[in-house]
Amino acid sequence: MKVFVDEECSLHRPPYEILSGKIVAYHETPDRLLQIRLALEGDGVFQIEDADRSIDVQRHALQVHSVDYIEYLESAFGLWVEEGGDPEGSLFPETFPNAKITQRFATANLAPRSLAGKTGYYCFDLSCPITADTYTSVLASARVSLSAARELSRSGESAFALSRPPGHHAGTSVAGGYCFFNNVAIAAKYLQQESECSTCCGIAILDIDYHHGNGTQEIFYSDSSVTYVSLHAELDYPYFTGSREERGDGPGEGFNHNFPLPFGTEDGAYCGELRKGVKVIKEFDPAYLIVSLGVDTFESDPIGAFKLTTACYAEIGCIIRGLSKPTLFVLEGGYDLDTIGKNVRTLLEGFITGA
Ligand code: OKS
Ligand code: ZN
Repeated sequence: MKVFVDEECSLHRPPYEILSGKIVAYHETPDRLLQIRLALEGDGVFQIEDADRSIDVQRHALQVHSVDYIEYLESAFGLWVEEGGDPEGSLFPETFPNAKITQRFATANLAPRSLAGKTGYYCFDLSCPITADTYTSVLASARVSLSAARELSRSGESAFALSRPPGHHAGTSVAGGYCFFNNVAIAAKYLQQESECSTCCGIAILDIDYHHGNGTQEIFYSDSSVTYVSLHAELDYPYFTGSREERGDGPGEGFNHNFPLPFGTEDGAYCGELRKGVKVIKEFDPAYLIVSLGVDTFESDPIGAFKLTTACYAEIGCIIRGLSKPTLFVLEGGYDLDTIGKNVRTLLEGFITGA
């Protein structure tokens, strides 16, 4: 299996985040990519390939994200430094347009003119500080996803996008949860455009990260050509999305499927729910399958509260293989550096070999 990489994914390096009221080292680090790459390379099962630097990433990102959001991400840090921000520092949101203050008083022309206002307008939490290198990595991450998607459309072979920052929390015009561009959504739109019949090219997105992919859900919520299936922790981040009742809207009704699971979920229960999600995808019969691959479901993940073991990742890979679709795996979360490489490798090998 080909594994796509881009060294610019490692430039984005925010120093800290706030978890449970404490300033802690940022969990979403370049070391995550390094550990996975070390586990995958060396014995010929996986072929590491550089993403194509000639891909016009912004053009493809515009199929998913609004032009004002993309312009904000590209320009925000420079504007902040012009206003006196620390060139070595991180730009954080100030205020958020919480519906309880906007509904009556700021509904008309909500986009604020000031940079400080925009920081909260284009972000829903404190997990996406913007540093000098952030946008370079955001582009690189989508480039990796697009390069791997192109491999699927050209050869029909499944591929893995080894990219960061991750993407599934990023919506049409909002960052959050370490995500800026929605790499999976950008790949889905690309695959639909590349296929001979773009209107009937169905895509299924299976999100097995510990967290609900609110961004992916939002982007395709009214779209009947993309089915979104997510297994995630109930009552955990991002807290306001991911219920079973969210089933899609308008023409997209019935094409969004959430499987919220309790804290402490173990291998057997997880695989049982995964089989239900896979059945939904089988009935949809997509041209392509895209997997939002997070291993923050592991028992020792510092953020997640599921109890999956390494053996479960082989089983998950086997179950996904059962769909027999050209499959694009895109990295999302997973923060235990000692096990992230082994767990990702085990899942991909389960998919490749069926054992
Ligand atoms: C709190 C951040 C909480 C964790 C963000 C979740 C990132 C992730 N400031 N999403 O899949 O792994
Ligand atoms: Zn996650």
